[in-house]
Amino acid sequence: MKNWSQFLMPYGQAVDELKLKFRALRKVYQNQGEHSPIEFVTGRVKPVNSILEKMQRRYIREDVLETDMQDIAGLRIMCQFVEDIYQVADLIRQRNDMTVIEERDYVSNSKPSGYRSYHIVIEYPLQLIDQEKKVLVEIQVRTLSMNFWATVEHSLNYKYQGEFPEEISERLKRAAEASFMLDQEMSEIREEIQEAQRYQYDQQQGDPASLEADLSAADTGTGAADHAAGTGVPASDSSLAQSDEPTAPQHPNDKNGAAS
Ligand code: 0O2
Ligand code: 0O2
Repeated sequence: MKNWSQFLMPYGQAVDELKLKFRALRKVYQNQGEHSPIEFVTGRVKPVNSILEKMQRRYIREDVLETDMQDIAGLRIMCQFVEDIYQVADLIRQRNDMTVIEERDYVSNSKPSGYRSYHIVIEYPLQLIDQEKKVLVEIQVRTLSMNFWATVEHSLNYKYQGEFPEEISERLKRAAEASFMLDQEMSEIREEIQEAQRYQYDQQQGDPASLEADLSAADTGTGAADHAAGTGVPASDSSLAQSDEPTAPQHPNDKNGAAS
């Protein structure tokens, strides 16, 4: 039988370091008065009973646990908008203190359950006393809406062990569709929301010059947000201002019948 606390110690260290690093990134955006693609970050080491259950379910032997169970250390990054998810994925790919091993896009390919999230498995080097140790960490990147759905579904799953009564199953599928629609609506008005956030930041900073600029932009409909969008189109015309966005989410019905 494994000495679990010793085995899990590096995973705990990896989770703590990564939470700190991604939370620091959010601070950098905030200090610059920019929209942060990271809303908040949570993390956990998988409890021993969950590890044992998954070993049984997936036929994973103890001696290959480190390589074959990718989510012993898990990080969750919550975002406001679907577009932020892909920005966070880019940020992770660009970093030189971690290496991306695998990516699973359940955002544009939702799971049959209706589950959506972007999963990135990284290899993270830990500096121990006299050596470096690389551990795998699974990072789940999702919107607040996806997180809400997944959290509720996860709790229900715990109760029903995956055997949902028909009615609950149907409701979950409808809720998944509603969550998808919410993300889509929020993406449509993203520029407006971000302009409001910049305005709030300026107010908190008490910067009269930028406040004035924001107010006159709001009056004339030609401001920083329009330039940021690079369209010259008033930010209120969100459908046009958003037209060159790269990552429009797909409807769950398009893939895997999540809301069928
Ligand atoms: P703050 O100032 O409350 O945001 P720790 O590692 O000790 O910092 P812990 O206790 O391990 O954090 O908890 P976990 O599960 O890793 O992360 C919880 C963090 O997520 C807390 O932040 C919560 O505030 C934050 N959180 C949870 N739900 C939401 C949400 O809906 N919106 C936002 N913005 N944050 C949320 P902190 O670090 O305690 O700081
Ligand atoms: P936890 O810590 O309880 O969340 P598997 O783990 O065998 O299902 P795989 O291939 O190892 O699958 O990884 P996958 O499917 O990319 O990601 C597994 C994790 O994604 C799960 O971890 C969940 O956190 C989340 N997930 C995947 N599908 C669903 C779903 O339908 N509903 C919800 N709520 N979450 C899902 P665990 O193992 O459940 O651990």
